[in-house]
Amino acid sequence: MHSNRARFLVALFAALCLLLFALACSKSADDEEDSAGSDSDESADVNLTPYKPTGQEGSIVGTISFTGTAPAPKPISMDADPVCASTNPDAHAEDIVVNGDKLQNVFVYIKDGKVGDKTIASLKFDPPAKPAELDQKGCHYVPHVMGAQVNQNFTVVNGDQTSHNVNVDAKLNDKFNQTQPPGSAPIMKQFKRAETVIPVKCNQHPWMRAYVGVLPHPFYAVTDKDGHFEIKGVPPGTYTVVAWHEKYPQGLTQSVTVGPSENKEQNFSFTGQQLTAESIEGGALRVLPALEIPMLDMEHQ
Ligand SMILES: [Cu+2]
Repeated sequence: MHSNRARFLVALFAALCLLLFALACSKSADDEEDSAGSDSDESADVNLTPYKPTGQEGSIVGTISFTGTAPAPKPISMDADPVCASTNPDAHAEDIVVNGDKLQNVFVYIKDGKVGDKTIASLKFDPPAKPAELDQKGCHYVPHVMGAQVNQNFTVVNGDQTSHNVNVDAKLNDKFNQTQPPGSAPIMKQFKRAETVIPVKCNQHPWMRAYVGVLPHPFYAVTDKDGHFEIKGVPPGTYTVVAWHEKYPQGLTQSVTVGPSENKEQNFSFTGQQLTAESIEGGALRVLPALEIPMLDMEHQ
């Protein structure tokens, strides 16, 4: 009986190992596919068709609501840096900012789609001449969430009388990690690849967080304090639109069709449950605890 059980557990363990191995293989194959896709996108850049506005562009507008009980904003103590504490004595975390039932700091963007017979990925949109600017004021980032276009200048400004350390933790773009003393020139960079969404940290002040969504086109917006967003200049077409929030990085997805000169309304709703879930890093993490059970049993045989 005992050895039968042991044999069963060995077989179960072997089967689970195979499953884990297969999952790992499929994951790395996905990764390779993704990076190969990005490489070919980059090398094919010259083959993109420049988009010429037709005068019939529309917009995607909407409001993002939050259903459920919003957590109270967490106070931040900046006592570790007296300059921060004196300039921002009533600081609060911005990880979930709800006003009424409207959610601020949601990054809404066109992920993919078609404009006539072309995919939006096959069209080229020149980056704006104006830089996308991230400021540091009162030892927090302003704005907390922002967008930038591929190859647009991205500047980081220090408006504080203390040193910050700008740590841009990109995965597909070059990372950078740079000290910025008070009064120093803005840091100026460009992101060469689309990447949603890049976290920004400050090594001096661990409470500081910002997020930058980088896209190959200008069709993105961030919700304001009323949960409102507006994506302008959208070519008529059918798109996958994603609403990303830092507490729910999978995002909410909707298909949206914009007709000629149409201002299309598309609303989203996050639930309190989604935004306050602890483990949100992806499905693989949820599989692992189940795999550990037979392994522990094996040790007890
Ligand atoms: Cu800082």
